[in-house]
Amino acid sequence: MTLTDPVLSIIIPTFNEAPNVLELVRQVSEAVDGLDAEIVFVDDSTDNTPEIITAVSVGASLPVRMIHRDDPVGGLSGAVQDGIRSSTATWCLVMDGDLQHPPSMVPVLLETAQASGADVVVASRYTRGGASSGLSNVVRQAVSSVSTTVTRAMFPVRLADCTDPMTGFFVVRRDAVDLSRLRPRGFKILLEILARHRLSVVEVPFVFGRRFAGRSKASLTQGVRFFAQLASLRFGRMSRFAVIGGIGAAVNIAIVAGLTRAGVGYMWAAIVAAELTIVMNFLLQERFVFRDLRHEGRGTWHRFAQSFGFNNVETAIRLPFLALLVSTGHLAAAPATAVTLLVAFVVRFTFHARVVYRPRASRRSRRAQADVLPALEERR
Ligand SMILES: Nc1nc2c(ncn2[C@@H]2O[C@H](COP(=O)(O)OP(=O)(O)OP(=O)(O)O)[C@@H](O)[C@H]2O)c(=O)[nH]1
Ligand SMILES: [Mg+2]
Repeated sequence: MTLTDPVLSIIIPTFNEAPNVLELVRQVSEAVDGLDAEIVFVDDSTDNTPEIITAVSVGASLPVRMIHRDDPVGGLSGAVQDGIRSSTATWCLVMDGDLQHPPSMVPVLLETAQASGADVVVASRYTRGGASSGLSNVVRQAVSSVSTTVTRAMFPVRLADCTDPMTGFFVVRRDAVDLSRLRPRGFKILLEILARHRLSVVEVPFVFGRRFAGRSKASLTQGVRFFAQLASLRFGRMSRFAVIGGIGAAVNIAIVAGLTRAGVGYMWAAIVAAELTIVMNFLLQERFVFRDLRHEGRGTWHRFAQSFGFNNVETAIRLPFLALLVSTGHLAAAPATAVTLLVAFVVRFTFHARVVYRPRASRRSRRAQADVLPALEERR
């Protein structure tokens, strides 16, 4: 730390928040008056938010920096990560740019951090005295509290002291975070930080307010990303693959139900559902399971052909095999289905990881090995 390093960097990720910037900077400046703090906007906007930030920063009573990203890697979480990376302060505080996080809480979070010696102080909606009433509707409130419960159950140790791992309002000791460990995606950077480090956490309650202006960026895609994040934090690639398989199975059943209700014969419904879900699974897989390996493998159509072909062959083998297991009386229908699905899952994952998305490096090393082997043989 040098004399010029601030004590606190207030990191604010923004995506098209132009109408909120002036009021936000005004309220934050007022709240941190007398503290050695700076504001860091990490902006991925496609509107005039950056111009507004630049204009507002001129008249602000505290330093306001902006990192504008033309390539918004990792979305909101990536923005926060870049903000933390750019900071030289002792503490990094993260808050939304729409005033749902009351700026008056900023000094409370900092003081709690300094007084408690904790690595992270979380502003929680779910600890006594907090509230999530600013979430736009009852469904979102329910989704938020159910997913919080499930998440805490999955990380019983690391989230023992955190009732609100999905909040975007917290302060963290900058030195306590190893940025290289984070794989930011989507909305939940605090979860990423807490799940990948062993940190001491203290909470303070807060009431999640309503948006001051502008539009929400929360979406179904964010929801799907969240499940992918959970899965990869806990079990890695294979479980993301399993989650997508599970989603595919649910969609498959829904399509069959819908088509048969509309009068389509069962076999046709089953075939249409199977083909559609194979395509859907491929697309989800590309995005959420093998994203990092897409460029390693062959072209998209090649991968699609391999995946599509494999899944069709697999279904064509599995169903008669299932019928055989049941009809020859070895197994009852339910356990037989479970066994074939489990085997199919492992085989499918292995095929995709080892063939469709096989990294070039390992192919290269295989080839190199193939070149060397005959020479070694000759020497014997
Ligand atoms: N830099 C950056 N910021 C983002 C991105 N997506 C969202 N944000 C910002 O992250 C903060 C939280 O996003 P919101 O859309 O308010 O999400 P939310 O608070 O869950 O949803 P609402 O309750 O409807 O406001 C806001 O400041 C957004 O501008 C992104 O891709 N990049
Ligand atoms: Mg918001």
